[in-house]
Amino acid sequence: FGNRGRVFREGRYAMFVHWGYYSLLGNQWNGKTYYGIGEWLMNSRMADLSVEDYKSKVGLFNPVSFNADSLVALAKNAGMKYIVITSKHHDGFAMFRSKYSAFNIYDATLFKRDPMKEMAAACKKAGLGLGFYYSQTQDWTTPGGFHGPVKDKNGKEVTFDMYFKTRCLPEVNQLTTAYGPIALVWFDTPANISKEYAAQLVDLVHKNQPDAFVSGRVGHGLGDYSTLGDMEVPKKNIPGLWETVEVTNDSWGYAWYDQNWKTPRQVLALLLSTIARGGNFMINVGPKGDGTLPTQPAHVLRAVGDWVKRHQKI
Ligand code: JFZ
Repeated sequence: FGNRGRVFREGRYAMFVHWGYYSLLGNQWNGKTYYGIGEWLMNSRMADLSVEDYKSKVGLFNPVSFNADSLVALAKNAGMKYIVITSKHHDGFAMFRSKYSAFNIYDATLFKRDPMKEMAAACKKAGLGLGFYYSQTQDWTTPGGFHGPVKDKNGKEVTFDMYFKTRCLPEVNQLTTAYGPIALVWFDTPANISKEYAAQLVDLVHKNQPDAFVSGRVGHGLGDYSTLGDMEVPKKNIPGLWETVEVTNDSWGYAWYDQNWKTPRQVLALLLSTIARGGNFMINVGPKGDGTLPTQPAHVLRAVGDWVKRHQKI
């Protein structure tokens, strides 16, 4: 491997952060609550919002209390070695100052900050690795994205190829050139993306960031490691490089009612069984619409961290 994937290979324990405009909504739309994973709120299985409807409240998203240093400090105190945060989820909203879509946190809100820049600076300062989650196929608000509009605002048909060339690839290029050294890019839900597109993403990340890993969900077995089914802790040892992704409660993105927090003891058991079977363990937190984290998961992760840090010294 050389240095490629060193953060992943040596880190083993990570924080996953699902944070976006959906975090402001918290699984509620016009007073009605929808139950499911928060980042899927606009989907037809949940509130079933049109692109126009969904975008209509984005101006209210202004997470002024977001503090990258405190999120990174929590991960560090939890004994974690890297953080993977959503730079763009399936809703197509960019949590960075995208040069390729105005539907981003800098240009579409009053916030006027780039949280991915702040995360990069905070991780560098703390000595933690940073990875970007990027939804490469599903983009529900960008014409041409999977399950997105099939026509642009002028009524012209847009293909996945156009979406891929004008949005996906340029944004992945931006994320892997303008934010310093990145530990990995976490692509997701490959669906039936063709091998040629998946290979372009892998090549781009490796060209711009020779030390970065690409997640298995880029598709076609082209990733540097595999991710088991969500929230799956295996019953036996598995060879190769793999990870389990888990949640501190039930939803990835913030859902106002979701108080089903795992106890420190439960999280520690999941961590230890995953690590013991040869995998990496990445557990999610979902900051709220104001940018702060609910207090319970912070408490849980710190409690687990007390144990982890004691035993890391051995
Ligand atoms: C995906 C996303 O759709 C979801 O919103 C979240 O980001 C999660 C981490 O990843 O959901 C999946 C993807 C793959 C499986 C399950 C849920 N799987 O392979 O079992």
